[in-house]
Amino acid sequence: MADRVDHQDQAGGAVKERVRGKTKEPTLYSVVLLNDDYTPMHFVVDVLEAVFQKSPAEAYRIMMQVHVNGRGVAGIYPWEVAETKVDTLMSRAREAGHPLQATIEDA
Ligand code: TYC
Repeated sequence: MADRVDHQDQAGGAVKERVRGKTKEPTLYSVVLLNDDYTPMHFVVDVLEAVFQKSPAEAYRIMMQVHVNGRGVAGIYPWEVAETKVDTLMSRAREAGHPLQATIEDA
């Protein structure tokens, strides 16, 4: 029964070799907030808390970073998550009449 032994070896090998090393990490992207002269500070802090799940202290820190340096990273995510966060942020800003802008960059 040599056939049967060969078959078992091949099938076993195909399954066994992939216990580790097959998972692929997603490529990550930064959502970058841009400064402007009109969006109220409290609105930016609110959005960082609500959309990017930041604590009040972290949201304030990021908002001030953007206010002082012109830009700051709100979060790092896989592409589709980053895109959804930017869409949500832009919708909220436009609805409230603020010019707040965000971009997506390679992390
Ligand atoms: N510069 C704004 C102000 O003085 C505050 C602000 C912070 C706006 C961060 C946008 O991404 C921003 N009201």
